[in-house]
Amino acid sequence: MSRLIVVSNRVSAPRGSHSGAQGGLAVALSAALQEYRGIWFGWSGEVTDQFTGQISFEREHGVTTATIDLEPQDVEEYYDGYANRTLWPLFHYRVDLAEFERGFADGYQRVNERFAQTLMPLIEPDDVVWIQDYHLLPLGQELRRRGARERMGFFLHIPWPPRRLLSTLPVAEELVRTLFAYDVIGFQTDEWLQSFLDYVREEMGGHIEGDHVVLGERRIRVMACPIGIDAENFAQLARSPQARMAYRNMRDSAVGRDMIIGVDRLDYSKGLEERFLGYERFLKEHPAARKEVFLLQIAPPSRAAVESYRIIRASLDSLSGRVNGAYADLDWVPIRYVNQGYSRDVLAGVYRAAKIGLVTPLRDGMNLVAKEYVAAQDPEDPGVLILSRFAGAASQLTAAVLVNPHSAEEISDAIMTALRMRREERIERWRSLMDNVEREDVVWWRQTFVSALMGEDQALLVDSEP
Ligand code: ADQ
Repeated sequence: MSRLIVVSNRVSAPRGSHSGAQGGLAVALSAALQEYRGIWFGWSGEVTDQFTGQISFEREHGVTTATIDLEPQDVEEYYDGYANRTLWPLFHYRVDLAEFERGFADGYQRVNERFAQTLMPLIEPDDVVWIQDYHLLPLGQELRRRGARERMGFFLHIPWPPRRLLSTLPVAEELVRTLFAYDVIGFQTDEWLQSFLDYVREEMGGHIEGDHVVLGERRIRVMACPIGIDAENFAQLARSPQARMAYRNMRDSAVGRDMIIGVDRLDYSKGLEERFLGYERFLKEHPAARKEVFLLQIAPPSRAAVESYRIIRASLDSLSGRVNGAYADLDWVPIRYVNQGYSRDVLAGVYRAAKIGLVTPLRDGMNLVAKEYVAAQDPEDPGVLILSRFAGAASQLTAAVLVNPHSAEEISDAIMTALRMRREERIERWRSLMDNVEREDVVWWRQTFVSALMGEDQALLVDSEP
């Protein structure tokens, strides 16, 4: 079997350690890496005065990690800059927040070159290289320039924006062209894949041949391959002693009221303001149902160096304060708003205690919280998932109560529908959701992608060798 080299911006501690801020990607990859020989390469998260290219190796929980430190200017231009102030907002349809600075683009290119230069000596013939996400779009091309001939795949965890939006990015075409260094490119949903194809066809003159796309000399495989969670493990976690304790604590503190749960990184793409406004609308429209519920929103801050994240944080502080000020009573607070991370077992217990999972991103590549909420439910008495139509997960989780997150009315109506939903319907919907969460889990995701990358699902890569 070929060795698998996974590359991502950050390398997180493998599963077993509980970092509250651990993102969806980290959770999914640490599960995937435990089964493959090979290494996980990326930035350590540490900053040194000057870039040295020195690699630190560690082996823990069956995963070998190889990390490098970056220098302050790298972090500023590549990570806080191009990745999180240019690409992230633009790919989440927020051109209004995207900052186009040449310095960011230069730093992004420099760090991708640094990744390539340090990773190159670690790659052995027959290895398969799998690069993750928007931080590293041009890495494949940089590795090819340095002579890498191995199979290389790229998976994008976030949405791919519509063609006309992407066109607002200076040198968009050059960036997209770099993707043709890969053998396989994966997207979370068919919608993002179609947007990519649309760009390549309309702006670059490429053409589609079945599940391949051809541009000049290059013919590469493209696929929609939605990421999942470690469903079985998460369902077990929800029954662990820590989860049970969290469940009991939540139930006790709810004193008979139904809990609505939201769990998100504090990010403007997650639709948190819209969620609070939708919930406020519910409180206003349904005075009789008011004290039957409360909303627990868990949102640990992220990317605090970026101004738009400070703004959204302040806005949520004021919005939650306003709603609580207007509606709270001596024995009831409508929104419990918590800015910290929790371990996965506690989170699983909290999900299980919630009558409603409220997941309302304005755009989301996938959204793993929706899947975790489903996996944590009690099969005999499951809660109801309310899910944004604009989360990638909505293409699979069609038995959720789907909403337009921009509409406070729809969110309010959906909360009422969920609260009043009879047990038989809750069970029926949950079974359908759980069926998908279990079937298309994280193991399925990586097997689907990796077997396409290794050419095992068809003899596909013969004519796309560089
Ligand atoms: P994220 O934007 O980070 O991931 P998401 O998919 O929801 O979003 O994953 C969040 C993960 O962090 C979940 O596993 C969740 O449990 C965990 N988490 C969030 N808040 C937490 C808290 N307070 N305490 C503990 N854990 C917390 C990106 C894309 C998504 C895509 C994933 C994976 O933006 O669309 O689903 O990658 O591809």
